[in-house]
Amino acid sequence: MASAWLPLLTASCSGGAPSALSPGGPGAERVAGLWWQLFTIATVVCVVVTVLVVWAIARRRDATARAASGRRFVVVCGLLIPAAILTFTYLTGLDAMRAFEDPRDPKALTVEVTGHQWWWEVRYPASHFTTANEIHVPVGRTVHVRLRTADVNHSFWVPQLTVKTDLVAGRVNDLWFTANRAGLFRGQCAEYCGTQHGRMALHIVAEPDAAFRAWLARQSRPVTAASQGRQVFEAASCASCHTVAGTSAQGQQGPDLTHVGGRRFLGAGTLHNTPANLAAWIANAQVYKPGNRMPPQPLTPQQLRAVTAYLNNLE
Ligand code: HEC
Ligand SMILES: [Cu+2]
Repeated sequence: MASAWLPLLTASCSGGAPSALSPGGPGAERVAGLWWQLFTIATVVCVVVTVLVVWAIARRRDATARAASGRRFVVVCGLLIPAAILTFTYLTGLDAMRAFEDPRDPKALTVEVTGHQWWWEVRYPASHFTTANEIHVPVGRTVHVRLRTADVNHSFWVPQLTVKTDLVAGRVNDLWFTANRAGLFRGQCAEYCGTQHGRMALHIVAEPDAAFRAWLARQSRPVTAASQGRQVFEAASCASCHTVAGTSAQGQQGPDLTHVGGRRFLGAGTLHNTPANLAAWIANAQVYKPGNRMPPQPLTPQQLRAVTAYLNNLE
């Protein structure tokens, strides 16, 4: 029995998992600390209660004989001690929330995230470009995320960096975090939002400042080169749903594809972004993410090859 559980336990604790217990920044460190504190208290309480129960069973006696001291025991151990423990955990929980308040950092990087069924639109307002599902941030700098939704409610959750924050229809919610080490941090929509809620992942790429600046510069560049694939993209239905900056494709229903070739995943974490997966996704995304808002595309094999090569090169 124990041996069957062990791989499960160790798998969820390994470094690769997006666990709140392997934090990538000061806010998440505070949450991890709170988790361990609550875990320790709960363990101690559980052990003490178990010992008392076993002890009571072992030396059962006449109930009326010790009624007076029994009452004091109930007041102290059943009321006062639990009240003290609950008050203490409540106050430390409130204190942990302060780690996510507005740090009023004038150098904060602002990123606007809009939830869609079932992907994340990501805008860098200061650099005037839009991308999707992958948010690059510089290590050590405050990131201010402004959260909106284009349709139903979603929730933004990157366990190693942030607490859950909802994207609520008709309002903007704000969230601040800092990554204190480079890495790829997986996030997930944490509010049920329809059939493909489970495949609404995102990734935060925390990188050193120089690498981040290079990425910003690349993303801000529009697409200029002409190619056969570009012609297919602009002439086929793609352009009615997708934008590629610098071309006539200015659709708003799907993710911005200006630099899709440089992203790690397709379909909000559904597939690794390889040329084969890209072609398969374009031909029929419904196979990989049933019910998503991109219909199967009736392209000839040549058109599919051309448009795949085109998008793959948009890095
Ligand atoms: C009716 C609108 C629509 C049309 C037409 C359409 N797409 Fe999409 N596309 C979407 C939506 C919506 C998504 C996001 C799906 C998701 O992840 O849930 C998407 C996702 C994608 C992605 C993955 C992007 C990413 O970063 O995850 C690629 C690549 C793509 N489309 C390429 C194409 C190409 C090429 C065409 C034309 C042959 C096309 N699309 C036609 C709506 C459309
Ligand atoms: Cu969602």
